[in-house]
Amino acid sequence: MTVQERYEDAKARYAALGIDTDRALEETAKIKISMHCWQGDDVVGFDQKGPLTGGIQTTGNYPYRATTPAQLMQDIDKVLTYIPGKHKLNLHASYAIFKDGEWVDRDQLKPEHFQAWVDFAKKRGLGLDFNPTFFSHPKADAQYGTLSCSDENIRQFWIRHGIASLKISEYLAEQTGQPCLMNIWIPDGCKDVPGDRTRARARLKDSLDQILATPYDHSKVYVAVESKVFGIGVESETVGSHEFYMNYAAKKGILCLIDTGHFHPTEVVADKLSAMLLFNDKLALHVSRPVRWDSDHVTLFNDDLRDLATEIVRTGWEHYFIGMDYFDASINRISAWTNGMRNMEKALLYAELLPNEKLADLQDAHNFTEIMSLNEEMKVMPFGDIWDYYCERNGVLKETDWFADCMQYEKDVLSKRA
Ligand code: RNT
Ligand code: ZN
Repeated sequence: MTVQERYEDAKARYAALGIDTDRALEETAKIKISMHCWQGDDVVGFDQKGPLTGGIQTTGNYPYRATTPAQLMQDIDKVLTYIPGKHKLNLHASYAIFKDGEWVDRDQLKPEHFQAWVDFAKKRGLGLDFNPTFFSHPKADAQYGTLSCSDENIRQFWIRHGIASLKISEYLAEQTGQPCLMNIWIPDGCKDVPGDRTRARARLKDSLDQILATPYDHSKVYVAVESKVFGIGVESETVGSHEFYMNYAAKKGILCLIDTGHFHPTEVVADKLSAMLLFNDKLALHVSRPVRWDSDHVTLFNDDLRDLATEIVRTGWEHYFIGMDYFDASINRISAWTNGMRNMEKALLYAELLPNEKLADLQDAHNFTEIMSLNEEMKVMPFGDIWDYYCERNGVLKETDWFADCMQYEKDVLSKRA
């Protein structure tokens, strides 16, 4: 059977349940996912020589990490050949590309330092998102603090970095013709019981106020703040906690960013979306896969991801900035990147293929019996046939084919890198 024949067969089976598969394919294709640039080089970046800091960690020693802008771009291009649909690329300030001999510190970064990325994105029709980088820098120490630091020189340095990042984000939006999400995440926290929790939070609030006092085009740049439970070495308190940022964002009219790895392991992140959206028009996401902690494993096509995608689709995907945030250094990075991205896309398509209206009506009718059975029935529908067809019609390799091609790339390109 050809992929097309398998699709026609599956389409009839979904149609019998009142589900229009053609519509699902079209809807899914409209949703943009922001692919993080940092899976390709273990979050190292190009502007500093030091290690990854900030209480986050990549683990593993798989060879062939991209070490230059050219290699990273080459790898991104390879990954994009496996991802159906048109998406965005998510950059960190630490991925600035300097011309020969030039270097500026983070507080002096300018749009021109991202020109190579702009050219890259424009050529491929990609949107761009941006993140100021408040870690992996001599002035960034999680316990000492960045935007919440009591040392005014350090704090002002990072405020200038935030302002510089706003201008860069605006440039990225102008150049690509697509809105840019600028997400602020800082590592600030305490390893042990702090002597005080209030002052650092008050300083963080003031720092954000100073950054946001810079005029920027609100129709082009959406600013988000990302909360967290804890980081490595700062286990006892996180200055930018969920309560801090949820209130801050509400007050200032900016976005909350929910990272699926930044809550207690038994918290159901998917459940948060419908609540948040009743009070916000837009919400940003970092999709990761925490294993016991914020471990940033590659996202899999599992219940958590399907539940998240289902809530995105049911509440209206146009309200979301969906970004990926995982970094595994123990496996081939092209395959890590690809699996995570494809799984997000898969989960969105899966959610579009659910009888969402019917399930909502059953909920209102208190028919919990049928909800359970219908949910279980959906799990054995021929979803794989629809997914393969979706890949084929978007010109990317289907599920059984991309991995061999990826291994060929390792042999032909990655393994030849010095
Ligand atoms: C860290 C946050 C943050 C980073 C990236 C690299 O816990 O999730 O989003 O992972 O900015
Ligand atoms: Zn994140």
